[in-house]
Amino acid sequence: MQHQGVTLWFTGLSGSGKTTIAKAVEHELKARHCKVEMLDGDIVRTNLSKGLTFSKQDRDINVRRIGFVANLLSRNGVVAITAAISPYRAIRNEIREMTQSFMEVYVNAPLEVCESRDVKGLYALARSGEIKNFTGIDDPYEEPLNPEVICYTAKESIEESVGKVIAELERYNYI
Ligand code: GGZ
Repeated sequence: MQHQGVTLWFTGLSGSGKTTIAKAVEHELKARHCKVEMLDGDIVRTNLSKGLTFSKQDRDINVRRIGFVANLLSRNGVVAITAAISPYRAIRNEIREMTQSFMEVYVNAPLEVCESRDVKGLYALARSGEIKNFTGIDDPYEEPLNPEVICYTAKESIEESVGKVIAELERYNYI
């Protein structure tokens, strides 16, 4: 049977583990022969959103573009996985409303944990003021109020987090 698609929207701070979990979910779905595409924040910003800054206005444009493309994919039967910080609740909810099927995954790790991971050294640059408007440091992150899934990546293994997302996709019959 052909499943209906869904926009699987990961949101969370830089370093929270969005990309890691999203990629692992993608891997699992491919193993199950699901149609899946991933729109990772980084990749989107080097292609679809090249040249955009991290001002609120540009983040909103970026996130709306991702939502637009994800909706095109998901309405054609694809599981469209997105992994951008998407810090503003109102824009995420706007995308939820305009998207046929939407599932929000809040990748929740305390700022201290994300900062201690500092994979790319960006938190250190933000703390020293070399990068401005860094989410969680001098720019807001608005937590989801009713996400379908919350992954606590400081406490759970990647497998546990992935398992939660897959279980929710199954529960809604998206896979
Ligand atoms: C947040 C920034 C910033 C600022 C550069 N604030 O850990 P990363 O490096 O790979 O993920 C972050 C990425 C965020 O881009 P998004 O498109 O996901 O953001 S948004 O949804 O808000 O549009 C980080 C890097 O870009 N980065 N400067 N100031 N993250």
